[in-house]
Amino acid sequence: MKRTTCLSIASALLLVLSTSLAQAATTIRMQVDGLVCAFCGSAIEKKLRSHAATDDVLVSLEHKVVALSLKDGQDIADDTLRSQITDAGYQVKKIERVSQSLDSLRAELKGKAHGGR
Ligand SMILES: [Cu+2]
Repeated sequence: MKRTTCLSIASALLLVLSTSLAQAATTIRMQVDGLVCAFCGSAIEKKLRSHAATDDVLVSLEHKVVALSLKDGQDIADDTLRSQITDAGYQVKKIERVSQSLDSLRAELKGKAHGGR
């Protein structure tokens, strides 16, 4: 099989898989500046995990990404997240809500780890 064909089939499969998995899941993906070490990361993670609406948290220092998945039907206001992260001493560059699951985002970031392969 040609490499391009193989890749497009793989990505089509991935798309189907991720859309079916992510049906009810909402992930809040944030771009955060100022996270320089594992302590920064775990401080943020701890804060975000303290919300009742938080299902899981992902922090990637390398990609400056902080993401959290919400429990079904629950939410955390952008302003709340923004002020929590700002108060902790970091800068929120972007907040977006995506239907991608946290696991899928984690895999995506991992794939990008060294400029992709
Ligand atoms: Cu630090």
